[in-house]
Amino acid sequence: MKITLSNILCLFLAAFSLMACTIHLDDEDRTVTVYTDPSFRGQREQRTEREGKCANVPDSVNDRVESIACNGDITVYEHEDCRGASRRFTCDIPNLNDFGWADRISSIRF
Ligand SMILES: [Ca+2]
Ligand SMILES: [Ca+2]
Repeated sequence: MKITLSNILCLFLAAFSLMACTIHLDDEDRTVTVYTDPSFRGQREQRTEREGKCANVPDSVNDRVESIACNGDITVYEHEDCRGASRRFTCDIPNLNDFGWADRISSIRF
């Protein structure tokens, strides 16, 4: 291969996008804390998962969540295994009563 400026530029760009890709992978974890009362009060449960993963809320807080602290966006579901009615939220969510979602959530897509 003849080394030209465009070859060098291409290699540089490839290395850079690989690096950006690796950094992005590290950013994909979402930590979600659910609370059984508004304004991040009451009983709490915390869980960290890869973005896109569906997780059921623990039995102890099933259908009892009223506020959620999280990073990024999450989708909440009425039933377990990310089934039933759903809604996408931008974090944090201080009061699910405002959206008709209090005491209803059974699973979350991170
Ligand atoms: Ca409550
Ligand atoms: Ca439910």
